[in-house]
Amino acid sequence: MSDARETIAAISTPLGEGAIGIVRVSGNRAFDIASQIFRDLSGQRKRDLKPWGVRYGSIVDPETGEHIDEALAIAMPAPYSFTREDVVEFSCHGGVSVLMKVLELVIRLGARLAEPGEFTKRAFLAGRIDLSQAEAVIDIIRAKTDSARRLALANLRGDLSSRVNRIRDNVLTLIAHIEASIDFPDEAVDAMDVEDMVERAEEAVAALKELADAGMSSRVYRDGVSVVFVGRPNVGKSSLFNALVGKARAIVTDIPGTTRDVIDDWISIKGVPLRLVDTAGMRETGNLIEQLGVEAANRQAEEADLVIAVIDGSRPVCDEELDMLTQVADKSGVVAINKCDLECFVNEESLMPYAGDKKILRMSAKTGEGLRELEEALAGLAVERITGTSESPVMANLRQLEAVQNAMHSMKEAKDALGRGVLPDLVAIDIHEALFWLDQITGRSASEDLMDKIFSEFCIGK
Ligand SMILES: Nc1nc2c(ncn2[C@@H]2O[C@H](COP(=O)(O)OP(=O)(O)OP(=O)(O)O)[C@@H](O)[C@H]2O)c(=O)[nH]1
Ligand SMILES: [Mg+2]
Repeated sequence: MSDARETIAAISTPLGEGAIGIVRVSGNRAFDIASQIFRDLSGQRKRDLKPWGVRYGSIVDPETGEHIDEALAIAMPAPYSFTREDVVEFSCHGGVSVLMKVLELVIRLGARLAEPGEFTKRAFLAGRIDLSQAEAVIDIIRAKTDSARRLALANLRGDLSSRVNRIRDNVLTLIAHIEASIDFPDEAVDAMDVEDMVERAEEAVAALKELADAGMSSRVYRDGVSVVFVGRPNVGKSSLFNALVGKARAIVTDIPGTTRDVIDDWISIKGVPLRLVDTAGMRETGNLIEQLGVEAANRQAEEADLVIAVIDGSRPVCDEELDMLTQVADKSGVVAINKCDLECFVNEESLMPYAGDKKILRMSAKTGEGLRELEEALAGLAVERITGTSESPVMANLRQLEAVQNAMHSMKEAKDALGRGVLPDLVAIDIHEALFWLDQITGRSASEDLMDKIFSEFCIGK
């Protein structure tokens, strides 16, 4: 692992052209390095940093005297910074070469390039945030909708941690009771005590179950609901896809078999992110490339949360179309009879036996008719996936959910064992296991490997 005493630096804004770009420096040499390169506008005199203040000045190469940029510098002394170390941030002009040059200078003066997520890792190691809060930082950056951002922010403020810690306190009390009965076997545990313990274990199981549900329901906000267009070639899947995303993302032609790759884009309806996926038209084909496209389309349809099964309304329904509907009969979604601006050869009733629970809607990608109804139907289905599971969702990623499930499993075992009168030593093993899993969430018991894996998902500079 990298040495935490080293001073680290990175460009913390995306590389590209922007009004402002930030170079961040953290560690006990941060102020010293800054004082060597930060000058007044003439470049002659050192510009002293003001703790908690913003100073305007020039960044100058102390060896050559070359002016590199005009910048604002913010100094945040330890321990009141994100990393709890001395931190300086230079807000420069947002160009690649400016930022690279400033970073180069800072590194030449003794800082080292930060690893991905290293600033956040230092905040974690310094005890400023726990692991679930560190993970919330990634979630905030990746949030695609307002609801996802709000849930991620709640975690940064400790929502998940405090729920976990409340359960943990309960579990700790239980362990204390049990271990007391191991240490002082003479004062035999009476029936009342055991009942009390079983009750506590039950409470913990229920709280873990609630947390697991709350976490599951938030996955919709976090990962979105996937909606896959399926149908025969040329029915207008790509046209509808483009109409919903509001731009010409997919190529549309009158040649059947136009789309071959899987194309996706995000839209948001009622705060729920929907990942729309356009696919190749389903048909038997001798063309290898198209065939691969069709196979990918089948896979997407299988994995989708929702499907939009598109039928061309301007021609009579054929067997292949009915086969396609049968194939996705179990899926939630919508059957879209497209091209309703043309003379119609398809009636809803004939499709009903093949549609499953799906609503059958008429629409036209060309005129926009029926698109609002399609959006409303999708929003309703997406919201259905959220409600009914939990009233107070909490953002939880797969790792955290798995840990909650494992903790719940161990607590259940412990509860059953207590009820059966199993020896306290053995019950304690299960409860310690539950504790271990809870501590994986907050990072109390996280291994170095696990931390490295989590922080490697961050971008550099965060
Ligand atoms: N009149 C009319 N034409 C449409 C409508 N939607 C799509 N089309 C036309 O139908 C043809 C096929 O449209 P696409 O959107 O490429 O169809 P697709 O289902 O994606 O086709 P593949 O990618 O080949 O599977 C194009 O010529 C579109 O302009 C519609 O609502 N009305
Ligand atoms: Mg297409």
